[in-house]
Amino acid sequence: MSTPMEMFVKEMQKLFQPDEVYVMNGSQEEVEKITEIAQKSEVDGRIVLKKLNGQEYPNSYYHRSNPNDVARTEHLTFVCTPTKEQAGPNNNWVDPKEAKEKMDYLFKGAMKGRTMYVIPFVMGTPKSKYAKNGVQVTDSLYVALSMRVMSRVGKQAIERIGTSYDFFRGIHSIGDVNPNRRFIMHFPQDNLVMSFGSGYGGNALLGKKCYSLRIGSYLGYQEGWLAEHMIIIGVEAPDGKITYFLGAFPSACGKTNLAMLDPVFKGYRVWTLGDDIAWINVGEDGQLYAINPEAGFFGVAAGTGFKTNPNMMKTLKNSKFFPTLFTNTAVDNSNNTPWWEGVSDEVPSDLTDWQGRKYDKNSGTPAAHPNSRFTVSIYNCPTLSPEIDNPKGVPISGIIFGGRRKSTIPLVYEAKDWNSGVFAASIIGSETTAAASGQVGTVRRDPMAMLPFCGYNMGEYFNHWLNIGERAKKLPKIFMVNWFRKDEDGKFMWPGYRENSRIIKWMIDRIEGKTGVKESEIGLFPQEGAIDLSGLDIKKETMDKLLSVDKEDWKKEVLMIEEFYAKFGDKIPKDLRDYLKELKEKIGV
Ligand code: SAT
Ligand code: MN
Repeated sequence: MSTPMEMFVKEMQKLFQPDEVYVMNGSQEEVEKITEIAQKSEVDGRIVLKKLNGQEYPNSYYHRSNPNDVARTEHLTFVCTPTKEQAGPNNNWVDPKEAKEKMDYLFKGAMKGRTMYVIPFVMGTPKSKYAKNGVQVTDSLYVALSMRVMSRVGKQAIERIGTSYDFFRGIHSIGDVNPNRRFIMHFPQDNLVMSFGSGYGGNALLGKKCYSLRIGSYLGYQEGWLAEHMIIIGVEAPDGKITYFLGAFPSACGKTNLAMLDPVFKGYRVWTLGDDIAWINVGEDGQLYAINPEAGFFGVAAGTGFKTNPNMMKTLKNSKFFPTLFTNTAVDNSNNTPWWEGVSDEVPSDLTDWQGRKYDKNSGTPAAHPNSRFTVSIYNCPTLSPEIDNPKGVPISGIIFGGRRKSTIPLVYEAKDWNSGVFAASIIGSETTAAASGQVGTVRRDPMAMLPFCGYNMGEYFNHWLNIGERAKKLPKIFMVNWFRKDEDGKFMWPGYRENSRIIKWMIDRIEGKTGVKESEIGLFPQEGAIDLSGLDIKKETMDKLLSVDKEDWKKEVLMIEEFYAKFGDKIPKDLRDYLKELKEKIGV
């Protein structure tokens, strides 16, 4: 008798017709074998992996993708629920039957001449009751290796799945990397994702955004928990007390930097638990507990350096658990190291750019793609929290929501309570970044930083957030931040990076009830002088501006919010519509 997993593999073999099938066991020998093969294999006209300088970057490999395949493609991503309304205006929708027919057509025979890798994986630490199992098939060595870093792959997953039918199915083929034949189709009701034509992280590592967020958010809605686009950190104070926070920011807005922040204050330190995704459950004591379903970082290389994120640099230079992959960075030919804008002030003289061309410093274009990425095990991180494999997760005291905004949104404010926090998070706008294909820098609504990742109608998702608030007995405080405010000359008003620890310290004071607040139209502001600015050269007028509500700006903002809410009609919970009405009155619209 075959197990359900074996039956799935057989079915896939019949569909894809690969020359060989290989089931991953997760061993170190296996990683070595696959990286060997990848260094000899060409896919889409490129060698899959090239070994990098092991002295500078141990156990690291370089991967260059097709220039048409460097970011998530939201316009080719679909949520195929039985009705369009279930997917909501926040998702592209196709009828599930039609979607499956289309994908079957593309998949048929697509692995002829290739090996099909079967990746049994666990999202979350395998001992946790919150962890979940999946099986992905793929014909991409790069995807197989990336999944090995980003999740717990192999035996432990096979054992957990056992004879159960209850596992996520991820069906992936890189196909011919043709954007006209590229689709990422989600079937929440079937616990299934089909993806064709892309090898890029968020499109192809199906355990990540596809399962842990889009399908995960739907499962959470059904089962009473939350799957969120959030970092998880523990902030240790000089007295040894650790306060756990979640932080939601859109892609490429500094989540990874915040996840391994090096605070400016003596005696404070940040413990890293996750840089992208959190699964949040109401614990037996009524508090919210979070686990990180992932086991690695798939972070933006461009802009990462010893100045901006020393702990990430140390993680990359400490590849004990490997492989570490660098994708679409440039390569410094003088010493065979990956190079990207921000890793050093000087631009090396002999660079090959992310497209494999000799780099001309005067070209006015960057050598590394703005969405160049690294894939590295979380277990290499020097600030890794000892709680990382705690099956219960960590108890959350604060949730930070942010976006990237030149104007309007203050540096920080606090929501009065859970429901007004859900409202504040539901109205977030953010400028688009290079993490998704399309125009960069236009403001769009991105509630909870989940717009591209919520696998069902976002109106119902807001309601689910409100319900979680009703079920939990002890709720975290909710804070809104914007590190990206600019002045009239286009300069950042707040220094960001390490200095953000000043804001987090204030949040801890608030959680502990050590400092009061000032009421405003949008929420609660820090009291005068409550943010510790010692040693920082910032003018009082700048801080005043950063911590105020500009009514003229907010009048425009409120209209954008209204327009967004209107798309969802009465799916937006009445509570939130009431908050919006109240906000409009306060702003004077
Ligand atoms: O979607 S990815 O996981 O590839 C990166 C991101 O956009 O957050
Ligand atoms: Mn992300």
